[in-house]
Amino acid sequence: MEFKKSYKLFKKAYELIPGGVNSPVRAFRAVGGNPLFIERAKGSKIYDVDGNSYIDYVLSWGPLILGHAHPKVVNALKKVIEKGTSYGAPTSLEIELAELVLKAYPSMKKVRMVNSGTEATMSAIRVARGFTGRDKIIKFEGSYHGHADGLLVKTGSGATTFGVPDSPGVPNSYAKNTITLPFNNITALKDVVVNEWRSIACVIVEPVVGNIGCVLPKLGFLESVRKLTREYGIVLIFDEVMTGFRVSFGGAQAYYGIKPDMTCLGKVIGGGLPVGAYGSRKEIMSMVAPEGPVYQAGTLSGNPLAMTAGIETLKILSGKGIYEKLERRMQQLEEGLKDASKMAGVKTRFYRAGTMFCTYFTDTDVIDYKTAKTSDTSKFSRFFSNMLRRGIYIAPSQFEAGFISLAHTEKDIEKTIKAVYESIKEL
Ligand code: KE4
Repeated sequence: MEFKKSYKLFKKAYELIPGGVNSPVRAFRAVGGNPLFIERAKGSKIYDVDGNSYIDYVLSWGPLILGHAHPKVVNALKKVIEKGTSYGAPTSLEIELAELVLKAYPSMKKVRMVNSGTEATMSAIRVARGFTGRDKIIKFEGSYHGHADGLLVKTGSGATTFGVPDSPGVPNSYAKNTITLPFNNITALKDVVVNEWRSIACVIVEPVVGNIGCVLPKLGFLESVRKLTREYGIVLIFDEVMTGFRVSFGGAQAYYGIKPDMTCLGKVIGGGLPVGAYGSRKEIMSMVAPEGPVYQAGTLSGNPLAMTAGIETLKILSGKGIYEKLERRMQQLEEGLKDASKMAGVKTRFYRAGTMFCTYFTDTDVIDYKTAKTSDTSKFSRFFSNMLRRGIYIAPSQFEAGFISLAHTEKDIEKTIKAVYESIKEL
């Protein structure tokens, strides 16, 4: 495989853009080598500028659950773009996407569209603070909720990958309002809540933690978080930016049967265009400007292109048998991945929720940030390169989740499983 053109572009990009990328985790820093520059994508495949093709398990970090360039999404965008790209004024498309989202997430009665998951979580926390009049927030170690200042404390995703879980530039005055606790540890949460509930506005949680790989909630953990927060008037925010429409059509809240106070969404609801959203019951959302006093705004929020891509994506996802098909494909991949590791004689742990998953190179059960960090990241790096050479594109970091799409075929999965066996054997 040749990477000459990617390398040439990367050198140029490096002169103009920090690290040559517009988001750190894309830089391949965790796995070595240089990032691929992508030319185009279709279905389950991406094609780099050197003409190499890959089966894609990153899917732009989750959004492309239909696969790349789905004809219905592309055609709808072609039509809507003829009418302009953004008006800075309301459109019926925003009503349509809001209706689709609220129907799938009945815990929300009103929803505000923004442009990213970061904006969604940052705004939801501001509303929770405005609603409760309290300042502190609780998050869990390794969870990544976007890069708002107060959330870059013991955070996951790229920050864990690059070992800066507490980013410089975040004033202590912000960080001191963020309490970080171990995921899946209800005792730790209870101790803090019982003693400090009067100053705690919200608990924000990734119900399945997708930013240290894929870490599942222990049986009863989410129920206990829900019970505790309700008891002490603390707003429970489910950050479903990644799990939304991914763990199930109704997200983790439907899958685990938990009703959060607020929900943040992103990724899938934009169908690959920039969309984030946050919502709640009317009592809380009435706090949001211009209805209420908590300010939040955005020039391109709800723009017609992003709404169109989101609407088309959710309409297809709400079709009959869609999640059954995704589940079948995911089961085929799960069985194959587990068999491949066993046959290759390498100890791994595999976890998944719906169609997000992760293989850790460890013999320890992964239940939180600490145990996720037992994974052998140098083994993962070699695995990553072995897979890339075999035309399989997985996340360039152990501390990210993998995803499949409706476009992944049985043949794709068979090719992937063969590549996994060979790649692990070669470690
Ligand atoms: P964005 O601001 O990147 O749209 O969303 C932030 C965010 C919020 N909440 C959760 C649970 C998330 O996973 C994310 C973003 N996920 C990362 C991947 N782990 C985005 C990839 C990147 O940072 O480039």
